[in-house]
Amino acid sequence: MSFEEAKAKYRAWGVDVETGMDRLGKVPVALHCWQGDDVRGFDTDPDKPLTGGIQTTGNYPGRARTPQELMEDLDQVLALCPGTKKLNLHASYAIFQPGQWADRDSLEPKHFQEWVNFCKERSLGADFNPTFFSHEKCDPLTLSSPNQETRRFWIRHGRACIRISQYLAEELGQECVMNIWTGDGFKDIPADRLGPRQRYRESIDEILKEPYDFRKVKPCVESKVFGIGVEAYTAGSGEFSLLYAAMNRDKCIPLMDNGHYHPTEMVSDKIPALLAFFPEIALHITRPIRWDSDHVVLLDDETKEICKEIVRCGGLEGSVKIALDYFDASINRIAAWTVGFRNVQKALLWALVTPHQALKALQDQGDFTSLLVRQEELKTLPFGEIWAEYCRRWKVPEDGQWLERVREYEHIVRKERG
Ligand code: RNT
Ligand code: ZN
Repeated sequence: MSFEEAKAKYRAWGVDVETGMDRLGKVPVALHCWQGDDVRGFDTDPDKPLTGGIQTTGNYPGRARTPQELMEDLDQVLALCPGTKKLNLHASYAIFQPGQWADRDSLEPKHFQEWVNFCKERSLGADFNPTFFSHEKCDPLTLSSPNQETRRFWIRHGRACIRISQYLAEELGQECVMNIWTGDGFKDIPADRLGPRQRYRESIDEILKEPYDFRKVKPCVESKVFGIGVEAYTAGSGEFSLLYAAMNRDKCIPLMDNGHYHPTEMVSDKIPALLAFFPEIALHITRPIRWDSDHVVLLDDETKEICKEIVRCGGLEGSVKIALDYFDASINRIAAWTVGFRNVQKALLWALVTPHQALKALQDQGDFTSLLVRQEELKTLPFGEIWAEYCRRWKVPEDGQWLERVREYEHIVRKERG
């Protein structure tokens, strides 16, 4: 079937695929830098353990070991993915000139200048994250630590990151989403659940006292239910983070990561719940298997459902900030990165070529029989042709044509990186 024939099939359902493709092409999706090097970063010993309750597993060869290698790898991914991208950086990816190392509490915009150049050359915006893990000052708590010195160090880090986010937003002319997530929590039953949360709250208050333009810098608070080693309690739980954002609406927004809830809770359902109250929210799209395992995002039911909610709640107009958050070290990292990004694009395009108004009318009329039948029939429309055309228009490979390129690059890189 040709694209034109597929387009006609969608037209019969009242869907204009051209409008959908145009809309998707303008939506920024943040590509996370940390899939390329297993979340290690460059600011401390690369062999230090990853802490904070997150974990990469696998020893696939070819991990990026330097900023240069990571940038080269990112270029491969960018060339294989359609759509508008932003680069999502973590503070631990600071780039230091020889002899100019700075600890996390004294990071400056200049340590991200090379990333700004990278983004400018590729017309990318940037998002940013303070790194409250994999560092000797995690005691192991950070912003919620009972030790004032520890807390102060991490508050200074948060404030430095606000300044860097403001710099990124100004340099790149796009808003910068700055996500606050800590792995603060306890492995076993705590004796005090309130104290750490009060300290966490006060610490975020202190961070957000750093001046910034809320139209350009969007601080977020990301919640989490548990992590490896912090199974019994997290300071930044769902209620804590959501309430923090709700009570500080003029300063920050909530961020939901779909790996951070109990397995039967659905972020797709939470998106409209939050949008009933918040003008803006942020997402980390990932794939949890039994826990927050950060598997590569698939074109699976929940990813499609999340994207449907983003689209039909008007999220593409800027109210939903979309970022990716997965890391797999057991397969080729470029392929992992690419397939996940392409799947989010696919799911968004799928949502954009769904006749939401007609389906909503069936729901409002109470015609649930027709709604069920129509929703099922939509699943076999020739979406593959629309996706292939979208890829062609972005001059990126169609499905079936890009893995070979990754293999060629892998062949070259293997010789250099061992
Ligand atoms: C961890 C959180 C957090 C991190 C990144 C690296 O569970 O999801 O967003 O994955 O900041
Ligand atoms: Zn996340």
